[in-house]
Amino acid sequence: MMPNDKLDIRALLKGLEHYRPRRKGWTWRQKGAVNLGPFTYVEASPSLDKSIPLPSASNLGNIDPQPDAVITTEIASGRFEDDIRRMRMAAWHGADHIMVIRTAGQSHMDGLLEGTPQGIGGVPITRKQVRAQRKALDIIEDEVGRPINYHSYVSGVAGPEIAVMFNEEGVNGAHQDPQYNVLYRNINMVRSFVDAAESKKIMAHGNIAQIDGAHNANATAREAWKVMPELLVQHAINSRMSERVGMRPDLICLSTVPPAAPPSPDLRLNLPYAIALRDFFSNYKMRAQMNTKYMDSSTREATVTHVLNLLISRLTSADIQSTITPDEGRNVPWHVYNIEALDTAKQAMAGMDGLREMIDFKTTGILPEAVREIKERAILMLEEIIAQGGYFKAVEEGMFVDSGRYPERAGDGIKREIEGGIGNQAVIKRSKDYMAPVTAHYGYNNIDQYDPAVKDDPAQLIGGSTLEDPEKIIYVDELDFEDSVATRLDESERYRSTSILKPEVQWLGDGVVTVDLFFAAEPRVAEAAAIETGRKMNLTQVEVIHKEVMHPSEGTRIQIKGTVPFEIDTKTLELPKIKETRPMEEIIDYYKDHPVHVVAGTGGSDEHSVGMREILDIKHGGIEKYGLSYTYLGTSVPIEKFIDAAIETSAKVVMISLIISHDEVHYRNMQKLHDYAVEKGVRDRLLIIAGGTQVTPEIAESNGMDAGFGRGTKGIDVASTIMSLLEKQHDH
Ligand code: Z97
Repeated sequence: MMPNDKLDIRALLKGLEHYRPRRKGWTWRQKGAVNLGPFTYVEASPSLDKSIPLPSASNLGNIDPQPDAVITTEIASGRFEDDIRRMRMAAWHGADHIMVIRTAGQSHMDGLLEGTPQGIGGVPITRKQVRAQRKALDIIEDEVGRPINYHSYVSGVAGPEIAVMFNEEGVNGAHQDPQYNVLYRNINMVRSFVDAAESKKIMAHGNIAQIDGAHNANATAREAWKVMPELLVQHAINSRMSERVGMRPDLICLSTVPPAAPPSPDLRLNLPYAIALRDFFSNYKMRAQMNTKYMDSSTREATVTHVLNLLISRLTSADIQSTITPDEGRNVPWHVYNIEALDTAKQAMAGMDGLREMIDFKTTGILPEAVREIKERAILMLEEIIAQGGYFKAVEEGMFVDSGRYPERAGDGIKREIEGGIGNQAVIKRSKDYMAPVTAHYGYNNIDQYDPAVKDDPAQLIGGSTLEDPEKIIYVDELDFEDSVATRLDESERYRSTSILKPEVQWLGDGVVTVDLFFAAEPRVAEAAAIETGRKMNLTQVEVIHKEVMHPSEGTRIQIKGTVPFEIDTKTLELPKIKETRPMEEIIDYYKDHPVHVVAGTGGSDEHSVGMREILDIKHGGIEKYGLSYTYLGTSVPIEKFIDAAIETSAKVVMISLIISHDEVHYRNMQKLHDYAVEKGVRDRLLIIAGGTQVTPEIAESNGMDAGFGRGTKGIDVASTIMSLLEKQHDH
């Protein structure tokens, strides 16, 4: 894959029936100290072969430090084929855990779907799209030079079937927690736990990492910070069960979310919780996710909460760092927000690298006291659950997702009946002669009746089940030819293979744009005005996606989204010239060995000196920064003086600023400068450069100048051009 080539989705979909995953199981990052440019990172992993560094890394030699934690992004726009493009962008920004979530209520599906139906608010998981995405990730991981973990959910009554398909297809991680089914999806609890045992066994066989669902309690509870003791209990139930079924502890990941968010006193609540959790569950891994409960539609606010959550991760630990986007708050899973959240994590984690080497937690006072209290409350809750007769009884009693801080009870917990819910009575005891030739199978299996020798590996009876022998998998391509990827690709083909472009937020050429507006009006008026503005801008499907009062009467900020009715033909575009600015280090090195003096001033009767000074002075990155020295001649400098001063100071370069352009006086002054240098016999050994708001390189060059610079020029552009011109002179 070449960086300049787009992923070819059609090519990717070819031969999927023959695709086999090249590995099974989860991959952790390589951890250790890394030296990059002038810095050493201690909580780091090796750099990528290809990546996009943070924007300001351009000042630091484009270093792109990668933290030690696996970094997650959640992608599921409803069209898996568009998600693949986003996965590639995400990987270049540092993601190595791609979660296909928002799966359109996957827990409600009672069997495996096939084909590639389009989802609403997510992608319905099917073998074909899983295969296509895993295949794409193989290409992407080769490109960035780091394994990428692919992940989705094993939940609902189809859970075990999904687990089988995930193992077969090389899915690397999955959410699995029977408590999620029971509490949030009202699936019968007996069924959920039996399904979980089977699912976990299959996941363990494929070394699929597991993330639990405890955090959903704080996302659901009315007052999230009060359910901390329960969160520990939920983690305990799922992780102990998983280990007993046979999962490796290093693949059991606790889904932890700091339950509080500002304006609550975030760290005072979240830090003791994070420490208590890690004390109790030190055998397992931590999947840290950001708080989404106390999140609105403000990307700014979400980012601050995210960074505080990242601080907790750095102060304690995170093996997987999630990067949810404000999408959760406003339901807009767009490309840019995935990438921004990834950059937020990468930036904050690099910024806080080595924090724990510099600080210690206090061993007395509010922190250890709060840690101990959370643990005590959790243990008391577990004890009560045992006294009640176990988990099922406790759920019947409404012990979970109660907004009271245990042992306080608010009486609003979720109650489920042991004989209730979806799939009630659907668990059947295996008969005496039950036998399945499947190694990754939980529970009673009467192999002895066939061959006691393969007791530990019953799949041998059939030469391997689909988990060992992929040739036995029956691949169904499509069942619905209308609702399928082929139809969607045909519809958007013009944006793939012609010169036509349309703006996009999540699907190829979806035409969606956002507009940021401010109105000097109260929110209700501003909102209506914003929608009207969108209409007048010829947008369709205009919606307000964010609204923030700046002052109740002085004004309101509004963000709208809408769809543009037009397309852009790239053939008709006039592309800006490529600026050939050399890298900063190269320029600085050059002038160290080739000292250059410049004389500069504003020419003729021009008094506008600010622009010129900015190009010269070190403060805002003028040429001085790159090692050139200069003599500033002042304003309204007579043209002759530029050349005389250059001769006197042995300058190699003359820089003239010409802002005034009426009667084309700037052209004439350029010509005059050139002519005078010729007359003095020094034109050959001088570079003469003109700058100004109306100057273009073409105008300057056609009026005898060696180079010309217009609006937006920076010192580095001038320093770089002088360097190139001097090199060229030298070559001749
Ligand atoms: C996360 N951002 O990363 P359905 N099983 C478990 C879950 O936690 C979830 C589902 C299944 C979040 C993802 C919340 N988690 C969102 C243990 C959902 C999904 O397809 O919505 O029915 O189930 O954890």
